Amino acid sequence: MEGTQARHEALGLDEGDLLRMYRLMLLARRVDERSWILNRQGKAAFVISCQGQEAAQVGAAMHLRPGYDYVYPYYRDHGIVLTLGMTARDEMLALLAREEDPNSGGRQMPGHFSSRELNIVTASAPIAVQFPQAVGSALAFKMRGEDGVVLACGGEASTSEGDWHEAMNFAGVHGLPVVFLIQNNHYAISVPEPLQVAGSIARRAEGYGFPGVEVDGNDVLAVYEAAGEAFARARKGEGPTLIEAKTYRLTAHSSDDDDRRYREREEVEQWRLKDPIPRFERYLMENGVLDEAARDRIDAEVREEVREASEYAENAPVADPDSVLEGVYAEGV
Ligand SMILES: Cc1ncc(C[n+]2csc(CCOP(=O)(O)OP(=O)(O)O)c2C)c(N)n1
Ligand SMILES: [Mg+2]
Repeated sequence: MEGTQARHEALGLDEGDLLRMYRLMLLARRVDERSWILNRQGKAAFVISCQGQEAAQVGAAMHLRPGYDYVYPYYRDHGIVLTLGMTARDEMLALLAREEDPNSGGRQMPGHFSSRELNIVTASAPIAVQFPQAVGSALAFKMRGEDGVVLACGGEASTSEGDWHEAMNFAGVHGLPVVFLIQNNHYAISVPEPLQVAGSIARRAEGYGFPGVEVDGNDVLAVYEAAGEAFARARKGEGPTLIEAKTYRLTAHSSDDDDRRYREREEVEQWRLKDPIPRFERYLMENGVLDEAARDRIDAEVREEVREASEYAENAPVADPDSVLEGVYAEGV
């Protein structure tokens, strides 16, 4: 234990909260691992991973009120949508493009999350287009006098796009209840951060008139703390915050990428030592929240949940080809 009060106690988190966070991070990881296996078996066409970024995602999403706040995730945000209430089964149905996929009925690529119920706004494939939309939702909350907040996510390379700067400026001008969570994993596919990002991302917020903070994105409690302050500010009408969570992508960019061509294995191994899941596990053990038996039980439960989900999705029907144009254009208007 560090000091007299453990870090989580100072943040108002009890053991139940901590175990929920741990379980969600583990669930995101196991769903992801299973997805790669299904891809290598030729069953899943495409995988885009969250591995390494689970702390940044779960730590931030713990503050959201599902179905009230609005969320504009990016394609790696499995940890965010699972925290909001999507299930391993939903993830697997989307991965295998089944009719029952709640995101899009199998029409979108995996990682293009969407849920009316959970206020997860459907994503388009071009990088950063979610940001101007996100500030629009934040403006709606403000105009209605509601205390909803919007979470808008992206990778570090998304901050090179005009859309991001326009959204940041608009959020600053109107003092909107939006939190920009940039997950800086140091690569944009094969392009390393020094060739993509000039200066500091977090400090760019100053130019738009609101706070920007840099946080260790592999430390779930640090992200929880930073996001808690950001969401509290937004709810009180004090405007936007930018959070730059420094993290690392442990897998290749996607199942169509071979990262051995542009980064050294030693670098990946160094970051594996900072893997957010074992790191949080160590914290929980040191603080008497988790022991080996509990860890093994949670892991077994999560593995079973993922196994059941993937079996269910494999056996679920694909969409009827005749329905391919449904949901593309508005009907009956
Ligand atoms: C406007 C646009 N340009 C390029 C792409 C191709 N693309 C898809 S993901 C990606 C990398 C984005 O990197 P980053 O924002 O750092 O997120 P990460 O994948 O590292 O999490 C690129 C270039 C795209 N989808 N849209
Ligand atoms: Mg990146």
